[in-house]
Amino acid sequence: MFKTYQITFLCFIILAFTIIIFSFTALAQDYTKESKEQKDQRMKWWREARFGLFIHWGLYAIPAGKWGDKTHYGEWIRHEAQIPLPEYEKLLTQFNPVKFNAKEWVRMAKDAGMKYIVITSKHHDGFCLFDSKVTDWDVMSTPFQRDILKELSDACKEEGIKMCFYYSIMDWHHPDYLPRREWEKEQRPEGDANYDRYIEYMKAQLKELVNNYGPLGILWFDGEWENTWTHDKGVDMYNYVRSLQPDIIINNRVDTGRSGMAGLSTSENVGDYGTPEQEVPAKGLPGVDWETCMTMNKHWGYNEYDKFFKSTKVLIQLLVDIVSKGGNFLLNVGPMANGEFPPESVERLREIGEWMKVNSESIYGTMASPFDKPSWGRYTQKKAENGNTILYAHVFQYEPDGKIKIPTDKKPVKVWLLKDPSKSVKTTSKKGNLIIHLPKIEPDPNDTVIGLEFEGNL
Ligand code: H79
Repeated sequence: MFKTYQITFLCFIILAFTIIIFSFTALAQDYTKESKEQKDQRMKWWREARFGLFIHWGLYAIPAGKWGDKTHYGEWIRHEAQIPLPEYEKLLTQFNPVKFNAKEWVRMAKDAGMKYIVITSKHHDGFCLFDSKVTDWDVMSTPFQRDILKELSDACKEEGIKMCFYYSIMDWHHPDYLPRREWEKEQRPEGDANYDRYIEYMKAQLKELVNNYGPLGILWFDGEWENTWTHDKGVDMYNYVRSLQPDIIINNRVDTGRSGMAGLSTSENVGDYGTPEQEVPAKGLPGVDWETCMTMNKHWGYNEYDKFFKSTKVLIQLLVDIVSKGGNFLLNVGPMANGEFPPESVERLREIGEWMKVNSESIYGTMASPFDKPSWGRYTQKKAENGNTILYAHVFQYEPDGKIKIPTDKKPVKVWLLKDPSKSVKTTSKKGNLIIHLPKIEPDPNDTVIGLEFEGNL
């Protein structure tokens, strides 16, 4: 018979083995091999959201675009103005955004109809907007000494907005990051810089971000184009971040396959979606997830001289254009050094929100339209719960005869004006087309939306 101590010993061995095997399979898990159903499930909220807020904020908000006699800089100021590190580091003592109010920021995004916020946890200058235990180059070393990302992620949780973090792979501050800028090779010799140690630093920070501020919606990588970053490192990082939070979404800039600013990758590359930057693809891309990120004026980071803001109308029509092609819109704000959004951005967010309050059902959960782009505007569509198809006609321009033509011989079971569903909208048919007689109302200068419900598919 076994003695008690033998049984205890046996149990211990079995337990130890189980733990070893479990941790081994957890480490070895390849998250890039999930099924289509698993990916669909993970991407569900993102595909429905369609509209998010990008925030570029950091030490570069203090010079506000100006260095010496030039005023065209933004978040790239250290690189472009070739500011030596000791001088740039002085900004740390000046960062004190006393007007920062996380709840107000989240409220502004939510009122604009945005469903997620992506903020720069660390941009190329390496400065961290969160309390990182692995560096002093962070917000806790500034006079402000408040964990900005903690306050924001708490506010996002309260308001039901997905908190997401931008994280730059390129880092102009960390001693182990390589390569050095050409112009600072003498001031900052590479010495015994060790890129593998830099990757450990990234991983430690990403763990802090997911564990202390999560669950997160997205990790939005950037700065992946220098030759020290490779496809294999990208795959490893993708799996690492997924292992921290399996349902997290990761953009394609974690890998090296991005086609420049057009932003899309091939299927050999990892990353859950493509990231066109400052541009919108000409056509929808069936089966491909993508998100256009764009500035409201010409800079990502705050530049007090840049007053070239797109109008609210342009921004709304960009959102509709992107959504009509099956993409998401990530619209940027570069907050000022005092912690407030620039007034021009506040105004545009508010006006977009006014339009969204009336028309957001033609944005959320919609897909690319089945028809070619019409001369008068755009289409979006979605499936109703009863299996019917709802088509939204986004009328950017009222035609002189007050009619628009939709290329279908199907008759809608319901037609309505989103702005005023009590107004009746007349439809007729002509040569296989459906003709909509636009109601005689004052058109919305941004986009007047007509909903049409059809039985089954279009
Ligand atoms: O964070 C904002 C910008 O600071 C950052 N991305 C947005 C979201 C940005 N970094 N660089 N750029 C924008 C422009 C740089 C483009 C280039 Fe390249 C890098 C040209 C060559 C290397 C990317 C990679 C485009 C082509 C290859």
